[in-house]
Amino acid sequence: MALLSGKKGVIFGVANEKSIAWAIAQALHREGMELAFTYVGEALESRVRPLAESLGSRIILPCDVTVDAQIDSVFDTLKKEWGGLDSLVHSLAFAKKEELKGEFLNTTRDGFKLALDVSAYSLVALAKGAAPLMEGRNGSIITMSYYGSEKVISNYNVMGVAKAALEASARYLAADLGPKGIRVNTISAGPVKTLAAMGISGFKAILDMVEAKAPLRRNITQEDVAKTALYLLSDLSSGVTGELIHVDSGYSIMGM
Ligand code: IMJ
Repeated sequence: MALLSGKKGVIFGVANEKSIAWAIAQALHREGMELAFTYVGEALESRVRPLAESLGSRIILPCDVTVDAQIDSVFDTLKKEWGGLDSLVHSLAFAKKEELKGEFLNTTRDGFKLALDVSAYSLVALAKGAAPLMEGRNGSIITMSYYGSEKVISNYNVMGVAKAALEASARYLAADLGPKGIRVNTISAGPVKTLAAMGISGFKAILDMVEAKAPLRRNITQEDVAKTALYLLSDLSSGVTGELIHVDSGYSIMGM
């Protein structure tokens, strides 16, 4: 018996077939969930549309999360097409390339604003839009973070601050939405080679470090993350909200 048959979910953050969001989408589809996807810009539309269609999705919508009207339009469409929503996957982030190198000390006001807006506030805005559609259906929302929110990781810089804000936002949203039966949880994924890691200097060294030091002695895959997402978006995690789950081969438990 599939875990998610008859359920509806919307996925924010597929860029290509390597995306964590895409692995999550495939796992949800395998368990019977009907999916909608969003993208930003024409370049990404041409990548997302064929992937979405390969899972039988018909609802593929533009959504720049810095624009309230585009967020409203996504939830208006979902209400019209589905009448409700069970799951939301938030798997997106952005900081200017210049902010992801050198010292955090050099973070600009604009760079800080943009990173926090796209990477953290967007969860608040999307949860606000989704909540009315999730009422009475035990909705579940997940977001993706990284260990750079907890400890200093070279070059992660303003993204680390944005992820700290994202994790705290997920807890406050969990408190607000819990009385409506809506759960909000965060997955802190270990480093994975996706578009979000392209051009990050020293990325290979970070992967090598995880392989050498993490309890499981390997890097995680998108599928590892997708299986935890499946748990958090299904009834298997019915008593879990406001939680941060590390899918990182255990790397973050290690001291010396
Ligand atoms: C990103 C930067 C620096 C170090 C990093 C990362 N490490 C990892 C990432 C060690 C694992 C990837 N990550 C967890 C992210 O959250 C990436 C976010 C990101 C990536 C880019 C690259 C291209 C760009 N802007 C970006 N904004 C956010 O222009």
